[in-house]
Amino acid sequence: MEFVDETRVMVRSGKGGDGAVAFRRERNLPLGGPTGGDGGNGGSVVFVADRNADTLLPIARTQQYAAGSGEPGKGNRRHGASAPDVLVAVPVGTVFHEGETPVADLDRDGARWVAAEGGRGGRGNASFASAVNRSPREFTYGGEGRERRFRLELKLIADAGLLGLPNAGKSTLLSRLSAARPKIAEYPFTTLHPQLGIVPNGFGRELVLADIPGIIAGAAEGAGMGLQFLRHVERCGFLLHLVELLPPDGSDPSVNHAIVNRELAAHSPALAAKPQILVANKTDLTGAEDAIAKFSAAAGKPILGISAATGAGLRELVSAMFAFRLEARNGGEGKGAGGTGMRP
Ligand SMILES: Nc1nc2c(ncn2[C@@H]2O[C@H](COP(=O)(O)OP(=O)(O)OP(=O)(O)O)[C@@H](O)[C@H]2O)c(=O)[nH]1
Ligand SMILES: [Mg+2]
Repeated sequence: MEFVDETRVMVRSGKGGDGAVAFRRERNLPLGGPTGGDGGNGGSVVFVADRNADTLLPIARTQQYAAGSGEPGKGNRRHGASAPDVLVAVPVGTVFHEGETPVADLDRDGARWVAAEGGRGGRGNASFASAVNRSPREFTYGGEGRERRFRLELKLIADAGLLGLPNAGKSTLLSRLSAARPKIAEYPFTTLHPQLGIVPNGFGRELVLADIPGIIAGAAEGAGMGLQFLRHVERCGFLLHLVELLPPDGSDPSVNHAIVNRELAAHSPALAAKPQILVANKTDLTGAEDAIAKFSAAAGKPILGISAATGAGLRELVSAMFAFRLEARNGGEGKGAGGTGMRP
């Protein structure tokens, strides 16, 4: 399915029905009591976060949502029918901007936001009757509907985000740790859109991990896939920085690690300040032992080595991730477990 994480939408709520002016007709009373009913309310356009929705594609296709108008009031004190609200499902994590201003953030399942409230129904003349005014001719018009335009941006909500150069093995790792089945291939930029996976710790707890496209040098200036997908890790408590131990191009893992952090910092200081778990992948390859020793020496600390292919080191990685989440939730610095954590 096509993944859309940004789109525009126009919404229009319905006008309220006008109040009615009517009088009871009786043979011996030229002007009977007032019987004009109220108008019905116009329908509202309401966005609802739904965890089963995972793309803004349906909204990008539809582009506008309009609710109907309320019916006018009638005689015999009959009120006009209100128009139903139009409910639009969006993925959890959808942020609405009106012009430059963020106006709503549907960040949990079931969250609702009335984007355009329907006009209220007008009052019929029956509602103006009083002891001093037994035959009012007053009524009010129904309120106008509203038209608003928004830009929607999807910011996935994950506990942890995967970070790394293309081909580091991010998607392979996600597929190992969760039931997610991202595309995996031996060429860069296999991952073209973010994907979430749920990682169980084996003791009944889970965390959400986001796989995003790889980042390359110059990404902040738009090279490769650029950095637009980083918005999906903006809300993560921490990042999992995956580094390939023996890149086929012969590049140095510690240099590659620095490249990604530099792009991150150029894009967003807030993201760059998030705690990271540094992980070296592909320990199954010959020469990996030497490579990880060099990498650790350059980083000045032990580095957790894993093989997403064979599963080596994944148990340690998962416990480090759960420890990090705890730290992140407690607002800590994310020291992590087993000395594997570091700040970028
Ligand atoms: N030997 C070995 N190969 C691995 C390991 N993990 C991943 N690979 C291979 O590395 C290649 C890239 O893996 P992906 O998971 O697609 O890498 P990615 O980081 O998601 O790449 P992009 O989506 O392009 O950014 C694939 O050919 C994988 O089979 C590992 O632990 N050992
Ligand atoms: Mg990938």
